[in-house]
Amino acid sequence: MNPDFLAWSGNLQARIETVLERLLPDPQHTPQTLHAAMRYATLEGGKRVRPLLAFAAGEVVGADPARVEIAASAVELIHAYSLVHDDLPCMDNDMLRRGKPTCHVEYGEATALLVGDSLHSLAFELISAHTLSDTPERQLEMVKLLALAAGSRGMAGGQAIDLVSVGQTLTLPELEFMHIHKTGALIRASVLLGTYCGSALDDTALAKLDHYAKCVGLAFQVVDDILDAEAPTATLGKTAGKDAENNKPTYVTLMGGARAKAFAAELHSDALDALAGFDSAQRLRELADFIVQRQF
Ligand code: GRG
Repeated sequence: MNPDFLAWSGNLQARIETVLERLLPDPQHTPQTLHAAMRYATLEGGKRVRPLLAFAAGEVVGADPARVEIAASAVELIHAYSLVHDDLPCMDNDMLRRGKPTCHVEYGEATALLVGDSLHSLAFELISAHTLSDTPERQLEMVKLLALAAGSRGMAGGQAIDLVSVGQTLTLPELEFMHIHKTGALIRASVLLGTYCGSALDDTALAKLDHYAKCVGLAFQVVDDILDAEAPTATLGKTAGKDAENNKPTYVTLMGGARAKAFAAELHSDALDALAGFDSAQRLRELADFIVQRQF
């Protein structure tokens, strides 16, 4: 990756860490264990891809970064909640996340369940309690967007399909439907929320950014399937080979590794095409590159 992008993303990762640190409840406050566990699940970990997408989309519309950092934090909290719940024994039953023991291993299942619930609520508190857009109507759109992306017609719905797909052979359209919801919905929301923090785009421009977001959201998952099959646990910071172990349909099982890589490249190219004509979309372009080239 180019050094300028690495500096930009490094600065924003540090900024998001500081903001989350400030916004998460103080672990000295009752209930201390729950607050400590919320911080454990959210801080010091992860690539922060969703916040970076929100900042990059914000740059396209000249958004105030002080607004974007709140929207970006809300998305990251939803993401952190989903990882905590996904790792529970009733779902993926995983022991390692972001290079450390999963939340339920460290704090117990009941606390991990409440961590997810509380991170979810905190996300909606943030996105409704701070002024993030130019009009209350646009801000209400943001709340609705995040709710749809997280719920049964978005991420949670995709997860439900994922759970019943274990041991099944899915068609490619069925696999795509699952992933567009499970992973893609929140990635799409990250981009759109970033744009809502700035000046309003016309429908055509918004549709182009939406298309970019859909392409990188699906590409992210295709690459995730490839990494799960090919990368070692130490690099991933989570248990590698879980998809095969759990008998889950993936792009690699359906297409084979080589075709899955070609599909990721195709989505990458579509994402870049969608940005043609945007002057300030360099960071979105670089993030598309990062999403398909990442090794973890
Ligand atoms: C429990 C409602 C509910 C949803 C869970 C996101 C998810 C749905 C499950 C996570 C399982 C998984 C491996 C999904 C594939 C893609 C994905 C979201 C990977 C993790 O995201 P990264 O790579 O993680 O952005 P970091 O740790 O970098 O933030």
